[in-house]
Amino acid sequence: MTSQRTILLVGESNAGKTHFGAQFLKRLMVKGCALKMSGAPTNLEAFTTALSCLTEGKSTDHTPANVYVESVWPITDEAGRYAELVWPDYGGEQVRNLVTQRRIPAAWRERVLEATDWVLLIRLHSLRSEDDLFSRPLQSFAAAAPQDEQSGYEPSDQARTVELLQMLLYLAHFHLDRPLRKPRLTIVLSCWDELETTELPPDLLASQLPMLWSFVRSNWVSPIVIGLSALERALSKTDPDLEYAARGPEEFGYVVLPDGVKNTDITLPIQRLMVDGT
Ligand SMILES: Nc1nc2c(ncn2[C@@H]2O[C@H](COP(=O)(O)OP(=O)(O)O)[C@@H](O)[C@H]2O)c(=O)[nH]1
Ligand SMILES: [Mg+2]
Repeated sequence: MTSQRTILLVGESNAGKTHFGAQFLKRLMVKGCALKMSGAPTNLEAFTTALSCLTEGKSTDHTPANVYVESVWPITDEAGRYAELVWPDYGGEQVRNLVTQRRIPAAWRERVLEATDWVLLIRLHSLRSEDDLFSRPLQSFAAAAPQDEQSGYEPSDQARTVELLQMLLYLAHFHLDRPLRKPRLTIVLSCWDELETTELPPDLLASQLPMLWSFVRSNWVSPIVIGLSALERALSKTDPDLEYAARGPEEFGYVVLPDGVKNTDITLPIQRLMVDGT
């Protein structure tokens, strides 16, 4: 059975998209996971560059802002289900611009319409958790807000993420009169190792970004929240991590499933999408 599962992988700059792709690809190559590559992938440059850095125990450079490439990976799972993963790599600034400029480039419009699954990468550690209405009582704003704050107003990172989802939903013409089954939404909390937490991924999202979580839960039937540490630890761009280089990048990285179970197979968030996909 062939199904084309086109994944819309959304994440702002520095969320970990490129390193996740590189580690994912490495897992497919060494066959240490639930998925197998079953044909010739295209457009691998961005990921192979990242992979050669990882092989030396280093992290790779930032993806330039204007880059957008789609890499297509034909894969099968253990039950023989076939899918084509369309794994995009792009400068995450494009995502931020969608929201701040309120304009959707044509190329993004197509991607949104074609996607069967949305995977949203959020790096909690780098989000500003500054106060907003959802963490402070309203009076404290009335008292504190200086007159000239209007012009410099910028939505919180949380509000911007909600706005992004709203824009994507609008663009794809989804009606929100009842919770969505498709496109399915997976929220991946990236760089999980930085968080040093023992909370379950959905609980952590609920406590750190309550407005986003409430938006997601009221608009999707069963959103999934998974923790991901694609690298397992921080790597420098210049000083190689010798253990990494010696053991190989495929020995590092893990996911934390919604029930808290840790698994070294970082392809699981994607593999889950194939199981009941249509
Ligand atoms: N600690 C830690 N750092 C990570 C992880 N994944 C990526 N990073 C770092 O986060 C930064 C951004 O990653 P990158 O994949 O380039 O993000 P992108 O802009 O979304 O493509 C890089 O400096 C990576 O080394 C991880 O799992 N753990
Ligand atoms: Mg990148």
